[in-house]
Amino acid sequence: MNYEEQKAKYHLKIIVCGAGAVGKTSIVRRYVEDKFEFNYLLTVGLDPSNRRIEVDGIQVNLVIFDVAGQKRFQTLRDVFFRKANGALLVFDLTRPETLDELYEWKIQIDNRLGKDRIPAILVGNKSDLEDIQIDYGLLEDKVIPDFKPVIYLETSAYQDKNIRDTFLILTEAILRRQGILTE
Ligand SMILES: Nc1nc2c(ncn2[C@@H]2O[C@H](COP(=O)(O)OP(=O)(O)OP(=O)(O)O)[C@@H](O)[C@H]2O)c(=O)[nH]1
Ligand SMILES: [Mg+2]
Repeated sequence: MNYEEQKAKYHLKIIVCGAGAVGKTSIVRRYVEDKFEFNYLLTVGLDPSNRRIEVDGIQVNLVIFDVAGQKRFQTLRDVFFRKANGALLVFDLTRPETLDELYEWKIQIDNRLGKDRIPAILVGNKSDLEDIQIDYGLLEDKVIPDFKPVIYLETSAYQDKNIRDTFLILTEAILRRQGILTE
């Protein structure tokens, strides 16, 4: 932990969930390093990174846990979920099956941390692509009521769209739920 991170009063663990290749690593890399990579380099294990954020004058250190989405790498999930404070539930707007796969992640979060216990943001990523395949009726009538996210956001790690807002809104929701932020 460096000096800047030590100065932060709160340390929050954010977990980034979702199927393989939906863009979890790309979202985190855009947010933490402001970089984007077109080549798919799948994540194998767990990959935590840090970023400082200020909310209403409160200094927060986000510890962001990126994890392998491909099912063959499920072994590290216990460490991944442990003591998480908030989650990004990411799917790929061009692959509706990745939205179905989020139900499995939601069940794992609920089992390990308690039902609807931590705030989550539902993230439809790759909004820059043209072949968006999402059934918005289903999203509104079923998926959002099932997941009860703080908000649904469409992001593009490539175009840097809604990436900072996603982390900001999630951090605010966590601080509010913990009674640190009021109003
Ligand atoms: N066009 C576009 N491509 C994206 C975007 N985000 C990610 N990608 C691409 O999608 C592919 C997968 O991205 P990753 O970030 O590696 O996906 P991941 O969810 O971390 O995948 P796993 O580590 O296997 O779970 C890569 O080729 C990225 O360049 C985006 O916003 N727009
Ligand atoms: Mg990855």
